[in-house]
Amino acid sequence: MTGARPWQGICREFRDILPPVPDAAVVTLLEGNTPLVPAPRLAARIAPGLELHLKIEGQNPTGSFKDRGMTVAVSRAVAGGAKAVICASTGNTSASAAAYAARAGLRCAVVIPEGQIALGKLAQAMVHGARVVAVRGNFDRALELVRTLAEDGTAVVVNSINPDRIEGQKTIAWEIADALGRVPDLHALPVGNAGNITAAWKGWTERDRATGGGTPRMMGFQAAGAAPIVHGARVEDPKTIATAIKIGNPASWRGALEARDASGGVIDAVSDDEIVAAYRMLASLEGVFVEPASAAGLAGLLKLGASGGLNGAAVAVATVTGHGLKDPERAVQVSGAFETVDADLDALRRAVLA
Ligand code: AN7
Repeated sequence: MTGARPWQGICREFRDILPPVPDAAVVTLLEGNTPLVPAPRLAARIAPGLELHLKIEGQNPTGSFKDRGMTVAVSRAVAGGAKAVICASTGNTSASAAAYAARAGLRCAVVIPEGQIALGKLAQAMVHGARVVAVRGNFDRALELVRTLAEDGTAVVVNSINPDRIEGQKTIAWEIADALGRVPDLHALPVGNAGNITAAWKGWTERDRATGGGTPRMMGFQAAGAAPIVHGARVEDPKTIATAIKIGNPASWRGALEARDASGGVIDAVSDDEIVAAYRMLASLEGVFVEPASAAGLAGLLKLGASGGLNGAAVAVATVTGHGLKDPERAVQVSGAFETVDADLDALRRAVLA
């Protein structure tokens, strides 16, 4: 592709639909423009005749969709003269905040639930030089503390309660529609703090108002042990192996309900076993390695497909939110053993052909 204009990142590519960012303040790692990859083998497992595409957000610079919103939030923090940013996080927000803060020359503090974030994400926050503080409590408590701590204005909160995060993340709707040449019938994604489903729905509705084309039904899926929106009640002690979405009191709860109801969609729960099954199918049938939480959207489509709950949808897009290497321990754990042999040709032949 000679002569193609180089991609300039979310703030510059989507300037027309984002809050103002002076060019000199833009902090970018050229995030966005992630691939939309057809997934025919997985589609066949969901429903006969379904066309399915994966929006692979793990290919953003820090390996998750958070970069889309973080570039806007950190750039606007810089424009406003901030010296520091802070977030509570199940891991990906902290990885993204740490990287963009490093690039901006801002101090960054990340507050994580002790022992509950995947190793790759912790490594990212540490290597980018963030002040990492683990609290003896869950994500919901960590976010509550961060909100209160930041009330005095010493640091800008870059969780998705910061509207600039939502603005940046809404851009996924334009990228999907452009790559697909149409608006999908369904847009499936995992739901944790519910910022992403809120942002995607904002994108779809704004795009529809500007250019037409309609909106998809939003299909959000929570982990069964962390499904406050599905049950209509806070979960005090959320439980799931999908640590990214182990959240019991989502900050954007109302946005998620609005997305569900206005789009004619659903927010449903999937069990950890269903999440792991979808995670393994993505890797083994499609060659796409995501972290467990990212497979919740597909787990949900598989579940609804099996019960006839997709109402004859023809085209589905699933956002797969984070890279598989974020949580290598889980991949090893669910994949069984490998063999070790003597450094000997016969032994190797036996093992390879077994
Ligand atoms: C891979 O990093 O909440 O519903 O603090 O990392 O917008 O919260 C991460 C969430 C899905 C859910 N997939 O998105 C955090 C954090 C992955 C994630 C979600 C997250 P939201």
